[in-house]
Amino acid sequence: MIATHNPGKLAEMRELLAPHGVEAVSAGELGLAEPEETGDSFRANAGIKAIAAAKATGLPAFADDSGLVVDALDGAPGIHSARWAGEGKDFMAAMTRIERLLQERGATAPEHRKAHFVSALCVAWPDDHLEEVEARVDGTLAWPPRGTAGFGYDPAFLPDGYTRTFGEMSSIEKHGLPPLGLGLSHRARAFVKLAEICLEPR
Ligand code: ITT
Repeated sequence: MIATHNPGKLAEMRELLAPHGVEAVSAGELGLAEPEETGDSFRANAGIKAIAAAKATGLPAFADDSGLVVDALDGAPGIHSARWAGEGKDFMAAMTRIERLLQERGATAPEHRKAHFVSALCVAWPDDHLEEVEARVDGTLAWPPRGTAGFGYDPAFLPDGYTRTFGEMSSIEKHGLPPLGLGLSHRARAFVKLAEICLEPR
C-alpha cells in the first residue's frame, strides 16, 4: 500500500511502481488516519508514515516524505513544505511567501535562488524491517511560477540543465526514467535506489 494522502504524490508513486508490476491501494482509499509527522528529518517522517500504515493494514507500506529546500532561506521550508501551504493546501500562497522572503534578501539573480527537492522513501514490511533511501534534484526558483502540471511547488522549480519548470513537464518527463533518462525528479531518483533493493527489474 502507498502511505500518502497527497493525490499528486500518489499518482507519481503509482506510475513509478507500475512497470514493476506492483499495484497498490492508498492510505486515503483505505480511510487511514494521517499520523503526526513529528520527526526532524525527511527520513524520520517517511518512516513514521510507512510504519503506521504497515501496522494498521498488515501490508507492506511505501511512504514518501519530501520537500523543497531553499538555500537562501537556510533550508526552509524543508520538512515543513506541506505546512507552508496551510490547511487549504494553497501552494500559490506558499510559493508567494518564498518569493517575498527571497526579495527581502535581495535574492533576484539565479545564483542566489538555488533550491533542491528531497525525497525520502521508506518501505515498512509487516515483519518490521525497513528499506530507506533518499535522493535530491538541484535547481533554481523561477518567478512567476510556470505551468499547470504536477503539484505543490512544481511550477516554481526549474531543474538544473532544463529551461522548463516541473510544472511545465509531463509526469513522464519529470520522472526522467528510461528510455528518456536515468531519473530526474527527487522521487524518481530515490525510487531507482529503492527498486534496486527490493523490486524485480523493469
Ligand atoms: P503525505 O504526508 O500524506 O504523503 P504531504 O503532502 O503532507 O502528504 P509531505 O509531508 O512529504 O507530504 O510534504 C511534502 C510537500 O512538499 C508536499 O505537500 C509538496 O507540496 C512538496 N513537494 C514534495 N514533492 C514535490 C514535488 O515532486 N513537486 C512539488 N512539490 C513537492
